[in-house]
Amino acid sequence: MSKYNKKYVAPEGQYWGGNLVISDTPFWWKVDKDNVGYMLTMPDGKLSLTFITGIEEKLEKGNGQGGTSQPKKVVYGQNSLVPHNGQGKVDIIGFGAAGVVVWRQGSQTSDLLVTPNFGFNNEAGRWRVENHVRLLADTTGNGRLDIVGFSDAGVSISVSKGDNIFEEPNFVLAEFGYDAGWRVEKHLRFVADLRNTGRGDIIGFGDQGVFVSLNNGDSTFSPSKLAVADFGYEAGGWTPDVSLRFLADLNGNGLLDIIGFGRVVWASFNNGDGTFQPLKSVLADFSNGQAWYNDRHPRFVADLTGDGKPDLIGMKDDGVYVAFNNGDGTFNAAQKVVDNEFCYSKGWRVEKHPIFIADLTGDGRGDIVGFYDDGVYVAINNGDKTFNPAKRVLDKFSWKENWVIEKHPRFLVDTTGDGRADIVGIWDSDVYTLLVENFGDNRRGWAADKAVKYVASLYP
Ligand SMILES: [Ca+2]
Ligand SMILES: [Ca+2]
Ligand SMILES: [Ca+2]
Ligand SMILES: [Ca+2]
Repeated sequence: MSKYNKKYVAPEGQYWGGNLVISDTPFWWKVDKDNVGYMLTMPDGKLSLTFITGIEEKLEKGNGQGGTSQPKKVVYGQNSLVPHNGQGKVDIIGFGAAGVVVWRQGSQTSDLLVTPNFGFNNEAGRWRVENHVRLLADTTGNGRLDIVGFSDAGVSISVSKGDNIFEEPNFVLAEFGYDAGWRVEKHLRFVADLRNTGRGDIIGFGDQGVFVSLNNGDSTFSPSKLAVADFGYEAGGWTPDVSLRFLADLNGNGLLDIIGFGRVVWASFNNGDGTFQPLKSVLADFSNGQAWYNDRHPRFVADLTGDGKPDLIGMKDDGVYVAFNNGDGTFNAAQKVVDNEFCYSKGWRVEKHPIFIADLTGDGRGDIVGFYDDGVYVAINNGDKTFNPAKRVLDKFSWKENWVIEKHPRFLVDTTGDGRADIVGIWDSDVYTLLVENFGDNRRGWAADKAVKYVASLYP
């Protein structure tokens, strides 16, 4: 580093020629391996640069199936049917009484009814929270999220044409619906890109196991096939009450795998063609067998190390534990990283205090965010497999201020484009931090037992 014209100047590093870094104040920097190269971060967060190296080329060459083999960072779970894709600009999508209403950040228009379908009212299709699943997913491969609904009869899709325009719903498959025996309280249904086609396939965790229906790429779907004879309500005894199931790219080959927290933690790796490998035990901890239970112990699949491969993190009775990914989708034994916070013995209750893993600092590593009685607590990930102690950072969004889980969904999403997650909460009347005067639980047609609300990015 040297001083030039009253500015501090430094080369970016001896192995990469070219750019200089300039600042008014002395600084040091940190170089981390990023997915596509190397990331240089200054400690005060004023500057971060990513250097793309030859690594990208290698990754982009991919697996010969038309996609790339970069890790898929997105994780689907029981509480994240529509994972936020982290683009920095968010939309609020509500499935309300009259249909689907969209509010777009930065748009001149206010909230807008984009289709009079997929809603509670009879004329909007008579959709029910307790019987049907409604979500958003890209089914066409253009990066725009389409509206997908699992009704009594099967699956309907309303394709996004961009600019708040959605096509009339198209009935695509007479499967995965209430009439075929699918139940919200027993089964899970997702639309996720299982083959790196860019288009979402349907994957359902039913009675007999995991069923997959492939997206044909022409707005039709193939009849479902049993992909795994486990992870099902009957096959293996999996229920949302007792167990947890996620879709995440565990081994970093760009294909979403299945991971389930049951008697042990089981994984089933994706072959890339809509089939999956037999179950493999990847960790003993975090499981029912080690006395982890859904009604006391939140557990998450999230990248804590910044290598793009998800790790496991959970809150047991006495603190927060993590199990790091070995790189191949198996996990190190759990170790405690935060003592006596975010946990049962400290008074945290899953029915009152939502907890999230979200990147608050922009370093690609998940931090812990919890909504407690008297406000929001965070524990920042140090990046070296340790966490800072928890501290209270905000007194809003809290139990004491009457935020309750059943009525007031909270989301950790980046609304400002700086890569750092912000808090969005939908309260009785309005959406907080985004200042949207709609979607609140007390507003007509938006009560939580009748409506579904997501924060996502509808457009690439
Ligand atoms: Ca994978
Ligand atoms: Ca990781
Ligand atoms: Ca972080
Ligand atoms: Ca932000």
